[in-house]
Amino acid sequence: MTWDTVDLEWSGDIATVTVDRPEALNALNVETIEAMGEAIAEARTEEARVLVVRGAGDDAFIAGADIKYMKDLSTPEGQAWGELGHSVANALERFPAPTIAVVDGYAFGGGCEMAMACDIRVGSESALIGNTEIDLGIIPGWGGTQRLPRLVGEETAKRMIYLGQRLDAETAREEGLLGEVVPDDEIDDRVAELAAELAEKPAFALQAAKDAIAQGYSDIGGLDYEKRTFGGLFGTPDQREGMDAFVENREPDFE
Ligand code: CO8
Repeated sequence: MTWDTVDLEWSGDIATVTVDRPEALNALNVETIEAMGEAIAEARTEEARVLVVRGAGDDAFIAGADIKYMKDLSTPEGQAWGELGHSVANALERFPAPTIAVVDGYAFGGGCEMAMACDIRVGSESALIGNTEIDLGIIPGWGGTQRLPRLVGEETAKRMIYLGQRLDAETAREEGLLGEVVPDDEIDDRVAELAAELAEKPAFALQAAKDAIAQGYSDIGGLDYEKRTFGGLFGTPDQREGMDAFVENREPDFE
């Protein structure tokens, strides 16, 4: 299958899904996130031994969900949008082989959430990452309220989410949001090396390890709660103001 804004490429048993919308810093609109879900499903059907997720261009992994699309959504539409993002994040989290997010550039909001749904996050020195949704009058709605505290601890996650922090790569590594940080011009080689090493490991044992680790984090209730809460924020004055401000390139003035 082929898509306009997502590519699926293979190097042996290693599949790479690239979000390819650089003119919008790889922000995820409906078409792109649906394509991302289909590409992940195809990599699963073709039994990839490792799945790499990256963004096209030098500037961004994924700059988040598409604010221009989201800004006028009603509550039910916001709910459906949340479900769509959750389904793709869950497909990454439950992918039966190791997954690597290549966090090279911006990874905000839904971009940070897609990275957190991967097993391993490799960042470049110039990466900026965070669950920045609060400044748009919404909350992390694609799993961030559950996955961020798991990675960085509850108090740190609350600081990051409440303040909408945009972390530089080194801070993100210190806090546990990025597993490692490498110079910008070395990230592709490092990811290729890591993926090749993982592809040589015993696949069934890797899958069993991944499943066993996931059992300890059975947070389905939390993810469902987040989905319901997120949709309810669409149509509020603060959501409208936060997203209008982004589109109009000004600071938001919340009620
Ligand atoms: N959505 C839509 N368009 C975007 C986005 C985005 N998230 N990010 C960047 N773009 C667009 C810009 O509008 C611009 O387009 P144009 O050229 O047509 O004006 C283009 O990409 C380039 O962006 P900038 O000119 O702003 O580039 P800068 O280098 O000056 O700034 C930043 C880059 C810092 C990344 C800046 O673009 C920015 O702050 N973007 C928004 C980041 C953000 O807040 N992301 C979180 C979005 S909310 C979210 O992801 C919610 C997820 C959960 C959803 C759950 C739904 C139920």
